[in-house]
Amino acid sequence: SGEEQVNTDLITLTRHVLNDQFNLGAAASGDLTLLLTAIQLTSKFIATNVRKARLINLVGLAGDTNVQGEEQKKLDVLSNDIMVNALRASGKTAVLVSEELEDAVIIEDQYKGKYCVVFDPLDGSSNIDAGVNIGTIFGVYQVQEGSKGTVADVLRPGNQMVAAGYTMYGSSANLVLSTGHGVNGYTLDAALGEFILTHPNIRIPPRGKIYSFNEGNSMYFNAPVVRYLESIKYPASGKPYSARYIGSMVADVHRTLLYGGIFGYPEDKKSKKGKLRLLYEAFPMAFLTEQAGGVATTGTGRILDIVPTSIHERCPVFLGSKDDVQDLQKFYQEAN
Ligand code: AHM
Ligand code: MG
Repeated sequence: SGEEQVNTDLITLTRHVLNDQFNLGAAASGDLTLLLTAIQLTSKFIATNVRKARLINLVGLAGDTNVQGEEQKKLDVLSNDIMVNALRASGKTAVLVSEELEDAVIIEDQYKGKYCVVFDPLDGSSNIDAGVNIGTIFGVYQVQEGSKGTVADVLRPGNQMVAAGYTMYGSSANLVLSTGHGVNGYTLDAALGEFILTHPNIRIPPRGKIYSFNEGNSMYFNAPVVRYLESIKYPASGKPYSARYIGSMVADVHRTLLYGGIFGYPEDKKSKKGKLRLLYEAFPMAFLTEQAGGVATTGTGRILDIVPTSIHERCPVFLGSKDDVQDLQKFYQEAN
């Protein structure tokens, strides 16, 4: 009829999460919803700053001055401050771990809540100046019974997380979230300032056609990875896989969740534990991958079962379609 169809019954992230808790009969205090509201706010705020940076070229080194001669913060430092401030103010957190901060933040008693949030406020920073997609990654634990909130509450395997997700800042802001009952994707409606459910129940295809590795590191790769990559580039039958590598974990994992295939950042001869951080990169992405029906491994073991010993430790990561990741695991089994 030429008239614009208006959806008058939008499902916002908050509505969706509340509804989930209701349907699951969860002992819903609503606390997790409030925490997620704070996280949504930080994503909107960071998205705005990323956009601004792209527009007026705010981008620069920390301590640089902008055209007005004002001191400006690098986007990742700014994003960190946004998250720490909002999460503290939410009153729902006890411990925060950020890639940007050497030590864990223990929240003061007056603001203390029962959740611990581990996060990389702005991942993929090498991509910022080129306008390529970047993102925020986060994972949520509940403080352990009887604990007042210490580092011990986050030095726990990823399988104990109660929620995990990321927000990707691209042509739109996409927040992908799991509270342990599948994975859902929400897109920021800039006019409403709300994340709207646009990708309900994301499931990774059991097999994909894409591999996503930094093959520039090939000369350092170990035999299982070299042999696996050979096998998909020179298959005995069928077509070889396509290569896609953005170098922003959030963007590479986002594509993997939607299209399938395998994303990998292996350990190698130079970096014995790989590059990616266990707590706030590997765990949340492994959590989402498994919740979407995929597999996430170090090559030799389930990522979510690793017990962290320090907050910034690294771990090898392979994740994606079940069949693809299992193929890779076979090369590790043969090597042992
Ligand atoms: P960062 O936390 O310094 O931004 O590094 C993490 C990023 C990930 O987003 C990405 O998967 C990886 O580093 C890319 O590394 P490389 O440039 O070595 O391929
Ligand atoms: Mg990072």
